[in-house]
Amino acid sequence: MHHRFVFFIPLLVLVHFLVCAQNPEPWNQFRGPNGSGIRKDAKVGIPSMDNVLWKTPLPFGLSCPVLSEDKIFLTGFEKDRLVTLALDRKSGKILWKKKAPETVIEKFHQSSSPATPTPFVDHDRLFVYFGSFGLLCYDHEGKEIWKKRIPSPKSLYGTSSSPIAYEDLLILVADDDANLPDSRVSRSRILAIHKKDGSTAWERPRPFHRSGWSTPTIWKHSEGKELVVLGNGSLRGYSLPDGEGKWQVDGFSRETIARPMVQNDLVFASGSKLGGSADLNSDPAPFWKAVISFDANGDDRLERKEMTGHFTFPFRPQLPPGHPGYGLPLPKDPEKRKKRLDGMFLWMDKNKDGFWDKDEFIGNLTIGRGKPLLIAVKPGGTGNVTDSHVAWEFNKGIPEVPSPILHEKRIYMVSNGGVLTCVEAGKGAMLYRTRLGGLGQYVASPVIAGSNLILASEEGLISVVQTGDEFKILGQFELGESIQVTPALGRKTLYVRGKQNLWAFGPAKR
Ligand SMILES: [Ca+2]
Ligand SMILES: [Ca+2]
Repeated sequence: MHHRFVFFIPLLVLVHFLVCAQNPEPWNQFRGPNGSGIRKDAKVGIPSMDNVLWKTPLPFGLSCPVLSEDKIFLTGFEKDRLVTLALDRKSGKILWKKKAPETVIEKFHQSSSPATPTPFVDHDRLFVYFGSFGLLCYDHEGKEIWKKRIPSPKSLYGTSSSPIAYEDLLILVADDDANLPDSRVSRSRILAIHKKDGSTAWERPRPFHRSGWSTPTIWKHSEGKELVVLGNGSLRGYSLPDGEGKWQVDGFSRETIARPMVQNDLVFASGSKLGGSADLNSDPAPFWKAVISFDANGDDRLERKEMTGHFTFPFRPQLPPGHPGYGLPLPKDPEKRKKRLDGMFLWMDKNKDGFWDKDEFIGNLTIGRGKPLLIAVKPGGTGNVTDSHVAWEFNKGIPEVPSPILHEKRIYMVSNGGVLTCVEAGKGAMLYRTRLGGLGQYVASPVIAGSNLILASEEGLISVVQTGDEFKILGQFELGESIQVTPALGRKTLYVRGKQNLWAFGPAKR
């Protein structure tokens, strides 16, 4: 017995080592390995209808697919229930579907869903977070291992921050608009949970942060290991594994969504202006163009009675009117809606002549609040390091929702309207800025397969760009359905979650 025992252990270790060596970077969480968005060994070509391996209809949801050796895991919202699904990577067949316990569904924005956080998968377990319920742990066959209710954070749009792992801890940022009992500070916090049984290892309060949507990142640098959390207003570093607060950098707007990125001795974080503007000085012309498209009588001025249909004050004029992100949300009740539009009209008709004209509109337009920001932070700081440890900052083309991607000392960012900006990561100098051709909003974060940058627009345009100092487009493909979810990369397969289906694209057929 002893001999067999001794013999088997090294064999298992060896098999495990070989499996790991073949798959050094599993796509195990939101944006893949440590949130990088990169799979170096992936070869997936340009997607087209000719290399669709399969497509599978899915319940609605915005969580990203994560991968094990042979399965894909994601979540959805179906018949008022939160569900977790596993699919077979080869066939796309749904292998199992588990409902989360019944719960009160959190409030969520029309452009979001209650199944937005992405699961985390390790070699034998799957960890799923729903803001409406809390955490669930399954094995890969769908057997529930443990569950943990967590009070639903109060959030402007619904929760989206995804759980990540550090060694045997699961880490969840639960930033929250609700206050602690009898307090004026927020109950926002970081939770560290033991992966094995769901018990709490530690909690770290974030009393001065309100709801946020960013997923944190682990930063291993020359001076240690930290958890980097982007919340509204500031970026903070916490030591690992104990979660003690170490440093912060201020300057971000109220709404932060993108996941920070790391490269050795720099961490990068980004946030657009509140309202989504990508640049310090936005061009007011598209805002006026959006408004004057409602000019029914063609006199180049807008009257109150021309504010019909989908009219509202535009925030993101590059989107079609009626899109949930297009402008100021208006009440559904006709009376309240009329009052709101009356007030809006009077407020902008500064000279009270009964018209909005171009000069008046542009002269009084304030586009967004705060500043669009991409920063690089150096390690080693404590306390507020805004003035001491920021290596550089950049203020153009900052995406509202998609995370930037860092690849071989270049950062690529795609903002609404299909503007692709490439920045050199060492000094923060712009290499290029161009239009991809696709219009509309960008929500999905870019990924990189090998050296190919893959970008997906909400309208369903997938663009493949050669990474490098100069812009070079390799191909484009219209999926035919909306994409808001960051794709996942297998070694030879690109997985794209559209609004209705999960698609698997294989290598180009000859
Ligand atoms: Ca008019
Ligand atoms: Ca006027």
